[in-house]
Amino acid sequence: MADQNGFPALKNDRLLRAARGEVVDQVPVWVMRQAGRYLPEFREERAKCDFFTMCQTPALACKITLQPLDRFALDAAIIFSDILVIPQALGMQVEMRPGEGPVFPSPLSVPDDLAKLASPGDVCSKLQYVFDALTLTRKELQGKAVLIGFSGAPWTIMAYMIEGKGSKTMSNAKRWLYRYPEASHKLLKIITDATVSYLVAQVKAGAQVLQVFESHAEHLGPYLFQEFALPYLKQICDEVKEGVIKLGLPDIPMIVFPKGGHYALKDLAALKYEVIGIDWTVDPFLARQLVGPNKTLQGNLDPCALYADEEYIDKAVKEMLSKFGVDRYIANLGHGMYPDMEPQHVSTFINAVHKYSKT
Ligand code: 1CP
Repeated sequence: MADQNGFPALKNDRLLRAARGEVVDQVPVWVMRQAGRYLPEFREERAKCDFFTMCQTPALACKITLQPLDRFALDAAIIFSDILVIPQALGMQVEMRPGEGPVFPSPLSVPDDLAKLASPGDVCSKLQYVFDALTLTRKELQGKAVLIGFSGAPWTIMAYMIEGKGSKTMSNAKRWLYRYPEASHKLLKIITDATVSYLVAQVKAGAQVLQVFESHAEHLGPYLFQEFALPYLKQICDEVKEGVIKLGLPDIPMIVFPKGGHYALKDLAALKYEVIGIDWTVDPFLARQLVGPNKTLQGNLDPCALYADEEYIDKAVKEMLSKFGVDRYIANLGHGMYPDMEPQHVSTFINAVHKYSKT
């Protein structure tokens, strides 16, 4: 049976129900970085191929997206791609160096460099491979789990475009915020406009949920966040929802994940995102108090708890569930897993969520 868009009918809608605040039979669960380096079947493919070539090959991206679902009872698949495809589509070169991570050989250095960027209106024509991967994966999933599309949030993307790689302090990118506030806003606007059309096109291609990763919220603090992150996160949510409705597609839940952004939870709760992801440093009771009863929370076991033995993981999940409750909740880790974690421990985490949350 197909749905009205020709995709296989959804047999597991737990995550959608939880996002909308509806009753679920079990708490839905997925894991940030569930597809990737901790899986031997991923490493086997990666040894044969450059990272971005993998992302650009829909059949391969689909295969890798589905690898963790073959092993675990996950309620969602997240499309195999990276947040840095947006800077690439804006004309910047990004290399993925084994052991080092992403590197931009020519990062943005001064405001005049903005002139070198492509128009945000052109990004979707360069990202057709992501849309093709989503459409293929949605079909291959056979409705067993929902398909999550994603992007980076504007500040997080800006930080990589200026730093040129990961950074402990983000001091080059923050220097722009203090020294060149006008150019910073110009850049954030370019990224925001590109991201809005990219996310709407992901929904058109088959994404059923969208997550926006503000992975570097911790570097901003409340004042910089108010000025340089919040307005753009708002614009993305408002305009993506508007764009989806304009295309005649059903409204889809959106998740915002402000890593290290505990100070922003109350402000984020005023936006239209249905789900707010919290990292492991935030107490679930405090998060609930800050966001109120009408948002779904997602998170937040310390990823490093997966290094513990299975008995400990099982107990930690039970405790996590007792704090979040079973309503308006999506279980996850408080950030992504690491490459040296054991697949068996991921399985323990996922099974414990289902076991302890059956209603
Ligand atoms: O299951 C999945 O999550 C796979 C799909 C996925 C996603 C959602 C990948 C594949 N990357 C991302 C998002 C992403 N990429 C984020 C947001 C989530 C987060 O905070 O972790 C960020 C910050 C990036 C940037 C990035 N890409 C980094 C971090 C760099 C740093 O030091 O700041 C790294 C190491 C990557 C590489 C990457 N992305 C994905 C994979 C499988 C890998 C490893 C690449 C390899 O095999 O060499």
